[in-house]
Amino acid sequence: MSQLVRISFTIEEGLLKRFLSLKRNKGYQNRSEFIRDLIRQHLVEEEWKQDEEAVGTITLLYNHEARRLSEKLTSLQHHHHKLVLATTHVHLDPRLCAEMIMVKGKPSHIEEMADTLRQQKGVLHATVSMSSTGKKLL
Ligand code: NI
Repeated sequence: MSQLVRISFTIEEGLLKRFLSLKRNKGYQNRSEFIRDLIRQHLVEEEWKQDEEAVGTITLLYNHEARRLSEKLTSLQHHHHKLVLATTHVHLDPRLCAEMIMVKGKPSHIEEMADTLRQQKGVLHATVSMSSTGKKLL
């Protein structure tokens, strides 16, 4: 880890109160650690937006009784096989399925794949969560 430096800054009282309350709710003991994590989080968001490599998960909720849907979703994942690391399927109830697709690649490609999956008839919900591969955070 690189050397720690001390900085000071000014902040509106109201904003500080909200910040401290958030810190408490998140269970942070240390103010500096909370600020460092917030900064890292922003850096991560900026990094993957700049079209570098990202890792993420696409979560799909769908009705497997929809005609040929499972087949289509599998075939789309094969089409994007270079992005897909692994897939976990959960049978939520007699009809509903959740599928978590772990991906690694360009953020724009991950978004593209998620958009295509989301548009399939019978897919009820699709979310994408992405993170940096962390190379710039060390
Ligand atoms: Ni299922």
